[in-house]
Amino acid sequence: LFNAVEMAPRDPILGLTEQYNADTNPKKVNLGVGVYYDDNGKLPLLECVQKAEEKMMAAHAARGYLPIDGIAAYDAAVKSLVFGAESEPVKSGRVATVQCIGGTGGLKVGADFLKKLNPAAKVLISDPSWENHRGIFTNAGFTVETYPYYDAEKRGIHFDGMLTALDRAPAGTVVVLHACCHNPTGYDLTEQQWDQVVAVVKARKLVAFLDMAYQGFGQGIAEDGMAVRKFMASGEDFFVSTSFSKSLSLYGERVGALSVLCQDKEEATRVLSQLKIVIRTNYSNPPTHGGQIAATILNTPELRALWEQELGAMRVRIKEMRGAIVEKLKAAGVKRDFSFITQQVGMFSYSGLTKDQMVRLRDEFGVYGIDSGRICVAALNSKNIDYVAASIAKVVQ
Ligand code: PLP
Ligand code: TYF
Repeated sequence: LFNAVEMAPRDPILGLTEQYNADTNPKKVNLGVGVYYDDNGKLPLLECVQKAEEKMMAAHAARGYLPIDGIAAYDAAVKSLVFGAESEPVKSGRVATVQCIGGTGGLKVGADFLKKLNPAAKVLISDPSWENHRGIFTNAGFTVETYPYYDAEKRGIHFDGMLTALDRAPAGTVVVLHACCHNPTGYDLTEQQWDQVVAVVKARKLVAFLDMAYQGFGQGIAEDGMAVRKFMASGEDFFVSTSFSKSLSLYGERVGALSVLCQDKEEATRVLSQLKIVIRTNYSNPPTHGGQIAATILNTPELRALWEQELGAMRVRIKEMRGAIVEKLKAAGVKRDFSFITQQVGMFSYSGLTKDQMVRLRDEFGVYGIDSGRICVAALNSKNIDYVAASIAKVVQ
């Protein structure tokens, strides 16, 4: 039966962690995978999460099946977070939200629904993007192409190219957009650029699918919702996938959601019924624990305030590391100007280092980043940053 089964390639990012784990270099640093570590290099268990779990433990709740679309209080909290509790679409009930298995699950449920809705549509993702965007939409049956995004020479966004590609896309094309903290480049659109993107999506009748995997890691929870608010104001229907993997440091609990903004409440009810079929025929219904943690935090004012404080601290620490690595590279005698790292936002930096330099960093120094030059700034800390800067200094000279 399995004679002809070919060996599939490893995930380029998760595969790197396997290689890192096997490395015996005591100085090794993993700047590969997009995970936030604290200043001690530890994966944090947020205090708001611990407190929510204490409450949950005290309640000794039974573990029945959840509804197909998940915990109602969770879905309501996601709607408020993403669109605003007082926003017209939320108040009028025209957003369909389903709890999903991580942000990946939100993308997958949305992709499967879109494929049924518009099987001939193409999907456009940014060049470059999180590689799994291509995988998810391809496996849902779509042809996936790219729109220009990163301009290596300019160290920024190839905005004209992006806009031209969107302007040329046929009506119905699904455009996957990083709502904030672009992975992998760290470059986000400006407010004026978002206005232009929203206008072209509307004019060309494209379907926007916003991937919101890092809300709160850019400028703040509300600030990072700018793209969503702009699409809301356009009056168009659109999709948003949400992930709490990073913002609640709940990677393994797989806490995410899909929200679909519709024209009215009745339409949202029909869309919800279709999303539920996608879920039911894939995995029936979501798990309880992570969704309950998120719902408890988001719906309990003290815990919500604590979360905002803890998320703010993560955001500030990443920003500090951006400034620090630029300074340390300078201090290590590096002539090249790396100050662009402080203009990037979120967990990642496209460092501009070449594949050869990334390979040398890994092989000679045990500093693991992606061959594309992407490093996870959220994995730098006061203990490893000197070593990382010294290692980079050696490979760029
Ligand atoms: N979208 C982007 C851009 C990501 O970087 C990630 C990271 O893992 C995801 C989606 C998936 O999130 P999750 O781990 O919650 O599935
Ligand atoms: O880009 C990253 O590093 C994160 C984590 O298949 C990740 O988004 C990477 C690869 C993958 C799933 C998650």
